[in-house]
Amino acid sequence: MLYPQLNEKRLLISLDGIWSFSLGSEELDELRLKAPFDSPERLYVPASYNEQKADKRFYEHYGWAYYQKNFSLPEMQGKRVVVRFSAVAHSCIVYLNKKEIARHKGGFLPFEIEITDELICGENLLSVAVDNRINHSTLPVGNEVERAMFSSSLPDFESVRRTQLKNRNYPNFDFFNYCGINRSVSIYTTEKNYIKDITVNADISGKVIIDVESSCTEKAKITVFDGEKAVASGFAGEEITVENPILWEPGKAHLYTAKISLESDCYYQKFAFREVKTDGEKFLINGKSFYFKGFGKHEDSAVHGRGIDEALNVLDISLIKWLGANSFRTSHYPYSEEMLSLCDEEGIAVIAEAPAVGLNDNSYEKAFDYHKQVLSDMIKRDKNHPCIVMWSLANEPDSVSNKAFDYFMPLYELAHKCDPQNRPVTTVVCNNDYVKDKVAAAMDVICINRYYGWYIFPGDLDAAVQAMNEEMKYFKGFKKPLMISEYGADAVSGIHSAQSTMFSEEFQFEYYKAMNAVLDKYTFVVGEHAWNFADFQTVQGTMRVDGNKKGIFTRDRRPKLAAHYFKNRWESIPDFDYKR
Ligand code: BDP
Repeated sequence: MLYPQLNEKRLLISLDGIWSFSLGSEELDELRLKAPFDSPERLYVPASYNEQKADKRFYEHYGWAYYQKNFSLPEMQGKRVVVRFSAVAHSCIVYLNKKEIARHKGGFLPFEIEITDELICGENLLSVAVDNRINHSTLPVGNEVERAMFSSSLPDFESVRRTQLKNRNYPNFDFFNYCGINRSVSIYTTEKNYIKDITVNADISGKVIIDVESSCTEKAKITVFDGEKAVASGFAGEEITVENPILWEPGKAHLYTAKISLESDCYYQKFAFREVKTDGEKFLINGKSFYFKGFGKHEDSAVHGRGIDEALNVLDISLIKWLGANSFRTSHYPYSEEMLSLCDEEGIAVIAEAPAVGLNDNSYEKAFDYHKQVLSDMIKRDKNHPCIVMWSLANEPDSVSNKAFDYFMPLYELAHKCDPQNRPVTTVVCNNDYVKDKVAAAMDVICINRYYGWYIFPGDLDAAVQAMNEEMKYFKGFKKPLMISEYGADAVSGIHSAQSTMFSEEFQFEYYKAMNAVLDKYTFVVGEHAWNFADFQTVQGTMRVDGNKKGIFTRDRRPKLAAHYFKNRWESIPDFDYKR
């Protein structure tokens, strides 16, 4: 799906701003989609609704919530008008002028609806009902059985027995279930004949084929620009050659723009010449052996929750560069299109992850069809981004059971089939009994999350080093590239310890130093992604002190001791040929 664009043929109108809002219950109230709210709250879109009010009901909400926006448009004279939602978490129903126009499942990908025939002259009422409930069939996965277990594992006291528990979400994942209209809402226009989709396939010799899907039979004309200079031209579906192309690579971004024109439409599509593949134990970008230095991240910040914050994205990329890092994973869901475009421009390599976190035997059957859909939708949305160098099918599924292999292999094949650039595909796993894992080594790159010294052998770095060594010796046998996609320790900013005890900044620093010494010994280890870039919010519980504190930065992006350690380390590790 194309990102909305303002250009000489297309008009783009933002509906971002203050919307009317109303919290609902577990029952859908259609009336609130059909008539203006009696006494609306006012909330900002795009942003999660949870932290915009000093009111616990918003923070802890379970079930439906309703949004409304009034808008009028100028005379559109025969134009096609489309409303586009960049992300609404987790599922929603959209009404326009009291009539249902769409239903959408999934909180991290865009959807759009043509509304040409639904518009009225004067004020239009756009209403959205959003459901934040998660279960075995949603991605990310919410607990169901475990919820009953949660109640039954409570101590059998009279007071406990008499307590009525409210219904609430039980996420099977470690990040706060921020919901609402998390990304922008816009209206755009096209003529009746318009470009529907664009697929760019460019190789490093300078050859590019741009396929264009449109609503008409006219062949789209293509002009390729390098900055302002036209460097090649041709037609959709035909090979076009750019002489002596400047390649895109991490740290050295170079983008070209293809202007795609129909008589009645045009679209400016950025793309790059670069190649990604694996070869034996190597991960190659443009034929050179790449080493991933970076993080697992989250879209998470105060007030906005999981809502898009482009200023924060700019700062995060700047901090990534300050550290000498070159990459991150969009753990644990597809990030905003704006962030990916920024990474294209800034030369940051991205591992793009489907929103499949928390999968286990209970969810395998129920989530499979939706997982297929969301994976192909993600690749469809993001296929042209040069920054994406690998797809991740899921984070930490239960990958020991026999079901897991049968579940993931079709998804692995689907990802390859959907991707015109055929990038490597991985599934990020974390199995304590790693020899029983059925999925990791079946992927193009083995990605493992490991917490020796934290969850296993807490505080004992000598034991952690031995265990990590053992595991690396085992995975070396597969003769494939492996990266540590997560490793880390909580450090509460400002807690210091001369003995480097757990939760101190010193422990986090010592932990990484010890783990990296192990990783450095193995040439098949092609990268290290620390968990996490910054502290982030999670569900409340005895394991978390105002969220997860494994950040190298605090939630407001202040560096901890480990940030200085990584800066020193990563500035001396080249992006290419580190372990030649
Ligand atoms: C890993 C998960 C990640 C968690 C992390 C942790 O992939 O989402 O936040 O553990 O516990 O297993 O910090």
